[in-house]
Amino acid sequence: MAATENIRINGLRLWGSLMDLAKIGATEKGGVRRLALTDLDRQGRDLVTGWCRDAGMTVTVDKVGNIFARRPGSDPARGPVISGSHIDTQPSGGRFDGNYGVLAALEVVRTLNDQGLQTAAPVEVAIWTNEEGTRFQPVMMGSGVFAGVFDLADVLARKDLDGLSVGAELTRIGYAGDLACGGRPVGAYFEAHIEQGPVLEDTRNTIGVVTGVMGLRWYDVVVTGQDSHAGPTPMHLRRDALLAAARVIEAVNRIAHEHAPNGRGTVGFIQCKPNSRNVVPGEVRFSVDLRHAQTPDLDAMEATLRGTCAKVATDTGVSIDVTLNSSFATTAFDPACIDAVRAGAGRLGYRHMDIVSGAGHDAVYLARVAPTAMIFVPCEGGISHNEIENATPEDLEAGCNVLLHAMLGRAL
Ligand code: HGY
Ligand code: MN
Ligand code: MN
Repeated sequence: MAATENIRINGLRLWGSLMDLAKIGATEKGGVRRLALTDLDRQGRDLVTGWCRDAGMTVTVDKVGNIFARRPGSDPARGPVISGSHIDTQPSGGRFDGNYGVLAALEVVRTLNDQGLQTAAPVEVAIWTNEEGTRFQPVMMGSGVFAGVFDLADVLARKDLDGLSVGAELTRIGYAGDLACGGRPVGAYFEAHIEQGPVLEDTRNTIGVVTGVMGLRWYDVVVTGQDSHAGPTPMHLRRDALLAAARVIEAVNRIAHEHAPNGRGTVGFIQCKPNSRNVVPGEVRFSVDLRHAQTPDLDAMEATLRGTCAKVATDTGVSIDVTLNSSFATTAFDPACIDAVRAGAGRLGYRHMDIVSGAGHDAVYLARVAPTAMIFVPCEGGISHNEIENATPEDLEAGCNVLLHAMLGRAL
């Protein structure tokens, strides 16, 4: 280990690759719009896999479009040390969410090449399909299929709002691979990511040693009332789906506050029909995102949500259907991998702290099939899922150095 102690990644090269990838789907405000399985996703995949091949790696694609770029080790029988993340983004996303984890993993390989260093275990860079769950659900789709959490056929049949399926879009962009999904040994998995919250910046820490991820539950809510004329229909005779939805949406916010400080409640997607200013809406569909670090709290939040929907339905004369769309329980990462991240940050002299992730990541599902941990770096103002998302080259370099040494600890 001593021989590798002083190896460092090339921060300028990492930053350059991040800025080059950010050009694909660049938005006017400096963000990125690169939705899963669109032509822009294809362009991003083509660019990064080209870089991986340039780095001497062999690239394979599995049946849900997950990409694995492999650098051989001296002992091919060992499970690979994998690092990666996602390159699909939110509709008004940023340059670093997911993209950083993929390119930090590539930078580790580029650095090993610079050093002429062969590891015993193979090293792989992974790009997971549709982590964001925006265009297609469930969230963290590709890693979930890899880990055996989601059924491949079910996922391939999932459709977006335009009726296009995951399977058809994978084929259309040329990433419907033939490799079976998962079911193979993984030595360890590490994922570098921006924190997407304000804690590291607020405490002046450079590295977040991520010990786990808080649980998440996504619901699809359908409110059915009756379209009616906004003029002749008296208020007490209406079955106003949007009024009912508004009461539930306010309750989602209240429920999260009642479970402070870890409770989270968000409604981010809504459709109103017929969406005409002089028609009382007859149907409203919206999403609910509940999160908490403790499962009993998440159970209580769900119970209150469902109870509130029942009461609002009675009070307003509508029907309200609540369906669980996707979920994952609060996840603890592997103690030895966490220690490797913490020790690496300490040896490299970076201020660091333990932190629980409020955001979901592919590492949640990799943790089910391999020893897993994550490395966070700060993002400006803690802002993410926003075009102004920003991070410094220095922090990104630091996180990648910690990733390098954590991976070496498992791969040499
Ligand atoms: O929703 C999440 O936490 C992640 O950004 N997909
Ligand atoms: Mn992400
Ligand atoms: Mn995200």
